[in-house]
Amino acid sequence: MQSWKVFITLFAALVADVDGVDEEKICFPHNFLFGVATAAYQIEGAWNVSGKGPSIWDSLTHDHPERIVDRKNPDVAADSYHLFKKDVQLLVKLGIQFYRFSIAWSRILPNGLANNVNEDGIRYYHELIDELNRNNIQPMVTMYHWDLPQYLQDFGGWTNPMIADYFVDYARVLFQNYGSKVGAWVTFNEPLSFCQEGYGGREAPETIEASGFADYLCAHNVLRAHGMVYRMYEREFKAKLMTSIGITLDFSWRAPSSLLADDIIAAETARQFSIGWFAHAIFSKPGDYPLVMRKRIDTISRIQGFSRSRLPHFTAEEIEMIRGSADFFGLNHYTTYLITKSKKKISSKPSYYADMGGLVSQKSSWPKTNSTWLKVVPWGIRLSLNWIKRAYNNPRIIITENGVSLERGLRDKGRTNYIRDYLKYVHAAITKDNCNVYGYTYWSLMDNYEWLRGFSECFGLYKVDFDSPNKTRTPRMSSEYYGRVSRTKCL
Ligand code: PNW
Repeated sequence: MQSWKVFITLFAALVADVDGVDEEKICFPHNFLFGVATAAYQIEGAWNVSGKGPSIWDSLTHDHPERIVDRKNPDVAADSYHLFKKDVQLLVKLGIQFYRFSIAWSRILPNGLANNVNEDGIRYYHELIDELNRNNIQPMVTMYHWDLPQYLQDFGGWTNPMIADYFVDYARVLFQNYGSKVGAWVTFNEPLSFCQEGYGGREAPETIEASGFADYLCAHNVLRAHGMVYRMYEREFKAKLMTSIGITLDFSWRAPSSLLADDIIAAETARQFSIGWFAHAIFSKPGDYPLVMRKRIDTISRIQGFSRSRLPHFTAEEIEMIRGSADFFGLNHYTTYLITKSKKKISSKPSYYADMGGLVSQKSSWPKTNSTWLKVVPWGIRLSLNWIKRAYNNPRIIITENGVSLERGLRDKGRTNYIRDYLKYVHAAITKDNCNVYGYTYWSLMDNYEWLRGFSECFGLYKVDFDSPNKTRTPRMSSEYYGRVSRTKCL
């Protein structure tokens, strides 16, 4: 059978067969882990206390409030820098097994470079990690969740090849200080998002807008940096520390918009250009970029009159270094997109989307949320997990984010249903498809600063009153539901 026919058969089967199991009790394995996630910039506040240096997000929100939907900045945010002990109690109340949070690079190293370590930053994360461990909640720590020290952006940010070395220096400081008490590290959160939005577009502070160029340079250096951190860990720490290192990649499912072979192929190409762009180098057998990216970008670059491809090349040593450089696959999944083969002629202007060759849309009938990009499509998570299983030989996967922006109020039926419906499909992926998924993380513990959308969107299990002096946290109905799931492991 042709591969696209196999795909259709599989696709229909995976989407259909979860409905109808409503009546049975759905339980996850006893050792399945439930957690919640946050990120430093979105909750900490304390943007300039005790030696913290400015990040690119501090600069953007201060210098260009007009680019933020509600014109607000998170200088104080949920004030987790001061209220972290209360937050750990929220985690205890939820009964979850782990907490995924991120470290602000410029709180540890004010200008990003390791010659100047900020003692207050070191102290703060020690106290947070100790508080978690005292309460039996495993810390899962993201090294980079988008808040680049401004100083490093001033000379190229992620397009500067030297940044990989600076990132290794930063990671070394983290391992030296926290290595013995952190069980899992995530090097990067969603490089697809920050490379594409920051270097290919203007939806992030870098605002480089060199799509089809700077986004590829960013990704290239992120992959090098990730691999270099993993190898540095092996050389310098592995003998003395018991920890695991992975990366978090965002993968919205890409479904073909029709059953035409053209659209089915375009959707697969779109997957290779999104998840494959990062995962292929780390998780596939041969390593390096996906073949279809190499071919399309090389060809289009030539047509555009470039003497070399806009997609950089790894050296043979780099391919080896990056290949296999992760102990787990962190997956962020929220929604699904439709892909239609683009009929547009190639122009002379470099563009990631033209290289990819697909038009992206969503079905208008899919339930809306308070985020324009996020439609509720629960079956997409099962297809994504199955795709990763097949492409990368069934790696250990932990879902590092899944969540929804909906009700601001406390009786959040919509959010509760979203969690239950997505978890049903995760459960099917594990029990029926043998996907190797060992944990799930809800985004987010509490309402927070949603980047360019400011405080206008709420993802939290806890509502935060940002106008109150003590940033009051109040549990939503969904927190009771999720707490029960994480304690009983049953939906
Ligand atoms: C994540 N998509 O980004 C981030 O890791 C979080 O910091 C953020 O708060 C959260 O999602 C909610 O927005 C994403 O287009 C951005 O599918 C875009 C997508 C997914 C995740």
